[in-house]
Amino acid sequence: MAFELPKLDYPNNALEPHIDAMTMEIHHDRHHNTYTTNLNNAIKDTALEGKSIEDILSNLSAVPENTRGAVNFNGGGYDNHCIFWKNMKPNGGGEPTGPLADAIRTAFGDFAKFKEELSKAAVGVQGSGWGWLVTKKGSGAVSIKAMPNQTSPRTEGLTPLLGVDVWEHAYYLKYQNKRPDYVGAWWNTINWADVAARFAAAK
Ligand code: MN3
Repeated sequence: MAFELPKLDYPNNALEPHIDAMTMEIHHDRHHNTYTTNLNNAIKDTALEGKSIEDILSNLSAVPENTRGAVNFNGGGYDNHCIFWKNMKPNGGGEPTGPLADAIRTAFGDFAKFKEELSKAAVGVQGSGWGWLVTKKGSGAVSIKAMPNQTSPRTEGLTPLLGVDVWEHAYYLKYQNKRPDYVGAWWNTINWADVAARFAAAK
């Protein structure tokens, strides 16, 4: 069973004014679709076919060398964007509650400090990449991780909880070179229930 481009849970314009409809359309229908197609092409007729994306990315060293680069890039691109769309919702934002909020307080002191640190990590990515809130399975602890290009935190044994895509395709139509403005606006889209569910599942 090949990987499929997931449908968005909301219309393309649902995250406006923070993320514009045209950016969502191009980002989901073209960019995410291309990662999906290229991932399927890379694993076709190999032992990876039929495995979960978590399994593939968590065991990247087991992927044959001739396809490892393509699987890292397109598999990460497929998985990262699946998480990214779910991490957002219309009228999102605010702050988390419950065990996730507690873990954030333990790691960063308070929510404002966490927001500052994740924003700094994301804005500071050189070229293309992602800023992530991650956990190590079973630890109950969270931390921040910046990753280059489409490389998944899973390749380092970490579980991605909340990600912000800082590739230019994620923001350039509306924000041009102003990545900090895009990251600032992205906070207003976060679906904390989704992030908390990922954290609970990894505990
Ligand atoms: Mn992207």
